[in-house]
Parts: sequence; C-alpha cells; structure tokens
Amino acid sequence: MNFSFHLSLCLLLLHISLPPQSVAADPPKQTQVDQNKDETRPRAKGKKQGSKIVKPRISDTVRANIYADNWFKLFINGNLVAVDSISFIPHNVVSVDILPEYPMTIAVMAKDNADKDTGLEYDNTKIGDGGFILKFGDGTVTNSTWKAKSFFHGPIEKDIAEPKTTHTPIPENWFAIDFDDSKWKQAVEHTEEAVRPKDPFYENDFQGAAWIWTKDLALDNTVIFRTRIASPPNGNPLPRAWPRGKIDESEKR
Ligand SMILES: [Ca+2]
Ligand SMILES: [Ca+2]
Repeated sequence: MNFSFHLSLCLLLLHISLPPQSVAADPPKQTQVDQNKDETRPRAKGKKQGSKIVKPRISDTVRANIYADNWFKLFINGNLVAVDSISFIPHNVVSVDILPEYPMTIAVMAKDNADKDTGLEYDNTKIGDGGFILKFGDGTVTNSTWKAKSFFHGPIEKDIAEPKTTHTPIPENWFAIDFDDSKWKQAVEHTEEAVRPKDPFYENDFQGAAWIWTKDLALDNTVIFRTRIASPPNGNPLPRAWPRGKIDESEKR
C-alpha cells in the first residue's frame, strides 16, 4: 500500500463516516422556531398560548347612560371617559361602554346653557335651569351621596335687567382620584318635574337614579360632581385587575 492510496482510503472513510443529513440539518429546526414566534396565527379559543395575560372582553364592560341639562364631561379614576357630543341643545343621552374598576372615582363637570357674563340663555333673555342624571350597568346611580359644588353662579338674585355673575376658579385636578372634596356639600336631588327632561331621557334606562345638582337648579350654572364607588352596587363580584393601558388625553406626550 503506497502513501497516495492510503490517503485516498482515509478520505473515503472520512466521507462515509459523516452523516449525510448533517449539512442540511438546520432548516427544519429553524422552521419550527418561526412557527412558535408567529403572533398572527389564530389562537385556540379560551386557551392561553404560553402567556398568563387574560384580557378583558366587551362582555366585561357595562353600559353607562348619562343625561345632562345641558352638557357634561365625565372622568373615571382620572381618565376622560365621556363627553357630551352636543353642545347645550338639543338635549341628548350619551350611552357608552365602560370597563369599571374599583374603587371607582367618578368626576363630572356639568354645565347649564348660560352666558358666562350674564348667566342667561337665548340671547340673554331667559334664566335656564340645570340637572344631571347617570346610571351604569353595575348599579351605579346618581343620588345625594354624591358631592357637588358650583363654580359659576348667576344672574345674582335673578336680576335679569342688570345681570351679574360670580365665577370661582376651577381646581386644575378636580377630576383626580386624590382630589380633596371632603369640604364640598352633598348633591341635592331634584324631581323630574323640576328638571323637565326631554324625550331621550325616557328612551333609556335611568331606573333608580336621581336628578342631582346643587340646591339652586336655576342659578348655579357650572357644577362639578364627585363620588367614589367601592364595589359594584348591584352586588356583582369585583372584576379582576385587567391589563388596561392608559390614554393621556392631555396631549402632554
Ligand atoms: Ca341657569
Ligand atoms: Ca338648561
């Protein structure tokens, strides 16, 4: 056996000893990894796919029915949730889905239709009156347990001939969870006859809710209401702590 024959034999044996699949062994494994990373695949219903995150569904929301004479904006736990889509007239009901979280601090700014300088409406010819009512699907309703404070009053002593008004500065954080409303008075309940709601009120569920304002339905024109709901008033169990995210509507970022 000469040297060159010996070298050829060794190379042949080395080639035979290499597993033929070793060169092409990676692609099937890579394909498997890619499948596991594919977030676009439809996931089996009701199964967690390697994640313990449970997201809320629309069936976890409740309906909020809100009517203001004449306008409102509403915050829940510091987040802007609903704004009356119609400025003053005609009167309307705003119905939105909300994802309740407890404790739930509700803060509402409500405005009667009133000129800022005279407190009058309809080209300074009339004194209008306010009113606010709300019902959530979890049983939350407006009543005299809410706090209420007026920030715009007039025309003072109903003087239409020479109307004067008072404006109280509105605190910047009036809608915050930790805002101190402990010195505010309770809201005052008013009768349906006094508020005289328009048709949309009767087409929506407000059963069990009371009309609220300050004691002066006619002359207090901008009123802020606040309340804190510890748990679902209808007795439902507390919802789990859903992942929610947070919208910053302040345009600060
Ligand atoms: Ca008024
Ligand atoms: Ca009004």
